[in-house]
Amino acid sequence: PFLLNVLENQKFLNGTVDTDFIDENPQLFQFKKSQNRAQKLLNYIGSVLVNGPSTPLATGLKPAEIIPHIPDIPLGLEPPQGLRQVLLQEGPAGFAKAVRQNKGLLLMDTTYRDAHQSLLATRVRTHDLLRVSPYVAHHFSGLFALENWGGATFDVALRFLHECPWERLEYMRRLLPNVPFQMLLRGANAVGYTNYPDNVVFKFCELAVATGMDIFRVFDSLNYMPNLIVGMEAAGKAGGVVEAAISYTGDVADPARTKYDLKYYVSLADELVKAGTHVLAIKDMAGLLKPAAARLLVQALRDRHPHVPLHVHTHDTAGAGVAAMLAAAEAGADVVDVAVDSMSGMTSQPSMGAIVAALQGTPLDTGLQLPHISEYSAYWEQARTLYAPFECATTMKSGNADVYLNEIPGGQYTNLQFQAYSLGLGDFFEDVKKAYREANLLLGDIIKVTPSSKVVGDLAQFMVQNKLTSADVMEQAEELSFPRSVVEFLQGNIGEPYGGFPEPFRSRVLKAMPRVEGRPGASMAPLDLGALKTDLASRHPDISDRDVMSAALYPKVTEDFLTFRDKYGPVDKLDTRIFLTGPKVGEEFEVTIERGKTLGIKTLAMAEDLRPNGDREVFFELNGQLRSVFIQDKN
Ligand code: 3PY
Ligand code: ZN
Repeated sequence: PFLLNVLENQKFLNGTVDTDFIDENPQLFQFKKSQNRAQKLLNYIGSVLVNGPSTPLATGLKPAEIIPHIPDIPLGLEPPQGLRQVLLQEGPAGFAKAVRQNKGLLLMDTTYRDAHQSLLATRVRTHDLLRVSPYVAHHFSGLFALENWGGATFDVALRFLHECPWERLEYMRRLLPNVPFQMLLRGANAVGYTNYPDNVVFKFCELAVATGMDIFRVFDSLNYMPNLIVGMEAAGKAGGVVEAAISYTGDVADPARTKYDLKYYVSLADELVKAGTHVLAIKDMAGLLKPAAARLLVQALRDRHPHVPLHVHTHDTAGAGVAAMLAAAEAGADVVDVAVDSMSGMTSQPSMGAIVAALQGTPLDTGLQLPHISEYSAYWEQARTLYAPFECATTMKSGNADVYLNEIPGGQYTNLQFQAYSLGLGDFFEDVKKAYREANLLLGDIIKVTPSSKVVGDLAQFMVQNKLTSADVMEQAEELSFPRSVVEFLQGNIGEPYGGFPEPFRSRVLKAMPRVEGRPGASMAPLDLGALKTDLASRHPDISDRDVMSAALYPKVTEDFLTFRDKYGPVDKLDTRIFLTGPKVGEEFEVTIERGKTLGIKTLAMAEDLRPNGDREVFFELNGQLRSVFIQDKN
């Protein structure tokens, strides 16, 4: 089915070429874009059938055999206008004003991002997000925003789901014209795990806005102001709403916790407001903000910055999330984060239904309707079962207040538990949690969120695996070969922690190694995006600026993704069970690859015998016609 360019070259066809012709015209042998997406998908399905899942499954559980029921939307009606229209008409400052003037409590729904990042290893696919999006547009037009992009979703989409995060954003935008979108931007780390050159962060935000993003929650994993400023400027210059975040740790209500006290957060907030943030966020990534602390902190910020909308984010790891968000709302927060009921709780956000019900009929009434929440929740209850192989509930059965001791962020908490589970080491998770606390203290009691949380987590695992106490680590600091993330943190690669680097630990570990002074991005040369595009285009057809940006952030992951896409086509259009574990032999299913273009596929059989070259033939019916593909059997 491939068409070579030679077949369209008149000079070549006429035979009026000499032997140098081919050497001088390498484009002749570049494949033209093959339109045969169906064949590519058959190749994908065949390869899953022959060789097993193409994306690693975290547990032995299987995706459920259901197609989630999509709740009805009103026929023939446009979705109601929402705050997005205010943003489009009035700009970020007018939007912020409207949020401040709103009477009830506004909610941000994190179901599309943080909830599944925390509960399902970020594996929720575009396909399942899009199906319920029209319902959200119709019945949740009163949301402050839908958090639907950024954080870990970007690299997981490319790395494990083989789908383009930019396309996800673009498609969600088409279906949700009225609800503002919010993303999580890791400041100078963009959506990565390390600092990037400034031009990458600026261009990233520009493309995000052009693709449909509205609000950027910008944080830095050390609350390092110079890094925060880069993210804020990039988001603001792109035309986005800037929501700078204070990453919260410790306990402001506990006088014994003196490093991160109320004064620390208030002065950080002052700086963020001075730097021009449109909205101010308290980002409680580990769920440490107890109700009393929420009241204190929100009250203090409310008093100092009466015009700035306050937005509070938490995780329900201990089980106190609803109480904390209600306390924050009563103290004057404008917006709090929730996840729809069936995607809430534990390391995710607190339950939307619980908070909506708690405030019904009070001055803070959210205006959302419980029957709609319940239909939306029912969709996710079913959709969630498709992701059984990634389900954190395999290992986590309840909330756990030990998070107040170890301070592990929500997403990382489930990750570490998974790792312990897959290693099959009984007490490993308990040991890692204890070591995490020790590791944090060794590193100077730092703010812990991506990527600084990885530094602490890596050190904790290193201590458990090597059976080292913190006294051992301190004593042997000069000899131990520490995880790379730990060394790089101490070198200053992700910025400077509040209160400075831990000494003498740092000097002992680094010895004569180089150190970065000040903001890491300031000493990085701009990335040549044009050259990167040329390079990518030499290997892949149809390279867009978005692909270039993906490659700037994740070179290897993006190269693999592009190769995969060239080979297997739009696998994001497959139903989730088919994508993850393949169809059963004899099963019939449909794939809509674009509007009005639906393929009917039936898996007929797999050849018993291998061909001499090791290929196995897999037979399908595609729209009633017999097709087969040859798959290299790797077993
Ligand atoms: C992320 O950076 O992905 C986070 O969710 C941090 O809380
Ligand atoms: Zn979070």
